[in-house]
Amino acid sequence: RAQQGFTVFLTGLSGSGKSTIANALMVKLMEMGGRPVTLLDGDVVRKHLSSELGFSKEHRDINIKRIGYVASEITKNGGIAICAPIAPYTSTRRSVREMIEAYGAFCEVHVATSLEECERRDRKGLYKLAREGKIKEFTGISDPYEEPANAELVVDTEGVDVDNCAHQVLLKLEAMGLI
Ligand code: GGZ
Repeated sequence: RAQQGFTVFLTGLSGSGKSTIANALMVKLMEMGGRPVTLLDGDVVRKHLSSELGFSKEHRDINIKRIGYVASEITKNGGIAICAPIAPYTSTRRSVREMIEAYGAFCEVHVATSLEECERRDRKGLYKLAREGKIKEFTGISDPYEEPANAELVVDTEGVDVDNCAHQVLLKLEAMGLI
């Protein structure tokens, strides 16, 4: 019997490490072979699917629902989708979960790097700009991030390397009977 499709949905603050973990996870899943793996990264999706959208609650919700729809199609066809948007709202994450669980499994991973740590790293200088008011509605600074309460997995990136985080996700997928 063909294995069921699934979606790994990484949520967390800007600079929390979602993209890096998503890429490492994609490599590991591809190495296992057999099944197509599609990465739907936040900034790539915004460039190709959501270029007209900003960061209001309404626009973020549209963005996340587009990602969810694409992931649900991949899941329906037995593939693996890895999504890595901020997805700050609980209700939107719940709709995506429902959309995907109609066709396969959903593994929500909270990349729980603290705001303090993300801001300390400030890899792209966005937190500084947000503090100066030069970026409005910035998640964690001037816009909300609702912490997930029912994620399948919580990973803390502080003092843990990317490969280890990706490995924790693999172990969870194994425990869920998905790989
Ligand atoms: C949050 C913003 C904002 C605001 C630009 N708030 O670290 P990055 O730069 O590369 O990733 C962030 C990305 C967030 O897009 P998402 O599609 O993941 O967000 S959501 O799920 O809420 O729709 C950040 C950059 O865009 N960025 N302005 N105001 N992040």
